Amino acid sequence: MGFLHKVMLRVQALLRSLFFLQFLPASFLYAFKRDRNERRFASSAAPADPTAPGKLQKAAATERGAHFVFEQATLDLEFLAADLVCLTWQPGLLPVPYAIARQDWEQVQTTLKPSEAGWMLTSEALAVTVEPAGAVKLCDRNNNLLRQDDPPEWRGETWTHRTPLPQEAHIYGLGERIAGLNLRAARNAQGQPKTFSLWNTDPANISEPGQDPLYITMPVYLGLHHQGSYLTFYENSFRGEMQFGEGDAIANFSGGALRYYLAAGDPPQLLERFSELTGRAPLPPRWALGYHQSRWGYRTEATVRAEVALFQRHDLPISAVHLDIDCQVGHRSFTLDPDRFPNLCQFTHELREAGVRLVAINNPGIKHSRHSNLFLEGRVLNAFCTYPDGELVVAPVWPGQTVFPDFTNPQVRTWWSYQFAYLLDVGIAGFWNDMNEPVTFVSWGEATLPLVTQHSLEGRGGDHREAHNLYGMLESRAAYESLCQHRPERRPFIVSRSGWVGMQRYAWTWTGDTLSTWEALRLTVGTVVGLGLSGVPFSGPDIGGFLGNPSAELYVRWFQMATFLAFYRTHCSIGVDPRAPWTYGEPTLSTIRYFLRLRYQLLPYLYTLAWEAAQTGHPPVRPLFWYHSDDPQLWGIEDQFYLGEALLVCPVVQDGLRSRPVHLPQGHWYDFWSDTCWEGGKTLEIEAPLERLPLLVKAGTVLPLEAEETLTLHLYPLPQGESQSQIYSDAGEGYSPSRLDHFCLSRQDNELTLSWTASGDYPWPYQKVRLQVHGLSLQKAWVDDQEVLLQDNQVECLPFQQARLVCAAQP
Ligand code: NBV
Repeated sequence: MGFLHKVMLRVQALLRSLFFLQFLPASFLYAFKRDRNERRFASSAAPADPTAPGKLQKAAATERGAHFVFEQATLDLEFLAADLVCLTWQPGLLPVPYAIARQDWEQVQTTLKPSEAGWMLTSEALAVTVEPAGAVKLCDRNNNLLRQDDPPEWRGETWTHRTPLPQEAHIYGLGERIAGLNLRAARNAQGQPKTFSLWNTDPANISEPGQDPLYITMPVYLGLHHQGSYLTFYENSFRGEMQFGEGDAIANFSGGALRYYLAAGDPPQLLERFSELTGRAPLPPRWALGYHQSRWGYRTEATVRAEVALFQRHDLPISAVHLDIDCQVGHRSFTLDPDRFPNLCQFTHELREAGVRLVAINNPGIKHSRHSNLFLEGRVLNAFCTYPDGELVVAPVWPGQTVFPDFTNPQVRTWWSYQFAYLLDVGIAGFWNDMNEPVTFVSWGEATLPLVTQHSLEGRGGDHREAHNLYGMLESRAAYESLCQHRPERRPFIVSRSGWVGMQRYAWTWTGDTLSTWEALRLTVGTVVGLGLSGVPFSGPDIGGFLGNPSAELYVRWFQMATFLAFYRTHCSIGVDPRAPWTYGEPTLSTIRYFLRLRYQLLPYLYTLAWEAAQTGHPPVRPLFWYHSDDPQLWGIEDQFYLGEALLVCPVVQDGLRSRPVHLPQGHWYDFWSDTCWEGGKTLEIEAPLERLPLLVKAGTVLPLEAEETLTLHLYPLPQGESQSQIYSDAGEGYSPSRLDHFCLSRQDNELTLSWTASGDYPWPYQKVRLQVHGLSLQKAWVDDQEVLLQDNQVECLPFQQARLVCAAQP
């Protein structure tokens, strides 16, 4: 980071501190009161001795598994599917199943038998051995040892769970992290294995690599080693920690029962199972995959109008503008200042005509004031969080003194969901949930609610120790359900900064308040891929970083990377320079325009990936080991990623770099820019001038690129043989009919055949089809037996059943 950059950040920090000065008295009082109440109400149990389950005394088969009684604990094993088992150690409170989406699992055949090592419970796919002192082993059907757990241990309410790890094991996931993709390689400042916290936190700004925790922490990880791969999900929302050391993984949780799920299979199967258990992201409206422009600092309708006009003037596509808290009245949720947005209804309509949607921000805190209707309504409903003696928890946040809805109460979620109705009526298209870790401004201590805060937890009761990590997800659930109910003809679009396991059912997310640095850009891939492996398929960064002013080169490189991530949004803090594609003039503008247009051309491909994510839980952005998890060379690569199966994206994340090494996985790969075809299984140095990044297309792909009314099918043939591709389409909104077009591309020597079958009721949405051949020179072509004219290695036609393309090898 340059000297000037550092000075600028200091100045910004100073200005921010000055701004925060106004909150000083309230944040002091709140912290004081919080501490007093925590002393008064926190349980005063004496530190307990570590306890182990003791000896196994009884084992009995149950409908889906087995029940084990130990001297001091019980263990329940339940197979939900042949490759998915749930293990519950008690004592301890069972979780409210917020994360769980599926309850009605089909019957699974299991057998319980005594074995040499203890008892063995088997399904068709797995064998779980429970040893006499409580150690547990998981093997696949070929007897590969996937995972072993030592007997758990607890002190008072805190569980500790150790899992010896094979030396080569790599670990991924835990929600949103910036410690590199393989969490096992992460080290703390002392060079020791890093401890990852499970406690959603707003770090205020993300100032260094490895900063932890961030906004979304999730107790789920994927383990990969020579014997195979598995996924572990601890269904426990209490504060916890995880460490993946040289010898073992250690998980601990400060309350609740120790319930965890184990799934076995390769990474795509694991995500399929995990998302079956915890839910899949619904298909978003198609516009959400376009470009979003945002800035903390667009205060008025006139500013937003002018910004959109500049997109039009510069011939740049755009799908949405986000309105931040400065568009509100006194930073209050569900408000948009009528003086500054005087014709909102007409404005949203006008924007819609131009294909642009407005997305409005909301924070969970409600102004503590009798002049606020929301406050009064919430009071009547007892909607706000309280201390154990019933007093409201009041803490400063953006609107001033604020109270916090208890989203763990279903009645409160319903009440919250009504508040969206008028904003939907005036044409707001989507909502953005911020500050929902939840954040409070404090003079000292943790910037969140007191741990003794009371929560309904669906009527069962509990406190913030258990509800904290669930808060953002449940706020998003209320928003999602609101949009389903109040605007049933359209698909919801919600973005949430915080969340927990299952949040993908309701919201997308972004990577938060990063600095405008190369380092932050570099860390983006690991964060987005890690979120995807934790079940959250739709995320992306603030392009250019939140805090600071990126150089033109950094902005361009950020744009290039984000073109291939699901959430494609420029956003930045108040107080930094305006940032939009034209800010840096030429040649930056032309490069960005090129990538923006490429993004829109790629929409049929991206939309198909979004549909696949909704069907299978596979994230669009995938790690390199996704397709070949048995190849250890791929386990550590975090500066390249797949976008779907067809595209291998290699972003440039270093200043001044004009080429970079690219690892090509097995198969054959075409350079997107030059059509050069390489055999995979090796690393190459590939050119990366500022106008482009290395981008490879997998041989065998039919890549659909749309422009206006034409869909061009780009054919990247295999050296020999057959490959399949598909395109999903529908109206892009609502729940009307859809169609699936399936393509089989086969090559025999230099002759290609493309067969096309379609299913579904949605009419084919393009006027023209083009076939563009890559890597071979087209000589003659027949579409459904009619010879057609060739131009520039392309043919133009209408939908067909079979095309035959005779080529010559390109010189
Ligand atoms: O609402 C203002 C910002 C927002 O722009 C940003 O994206 C969020 O991550 N918000 C945080 C609150 C203020 C942070 C200093």
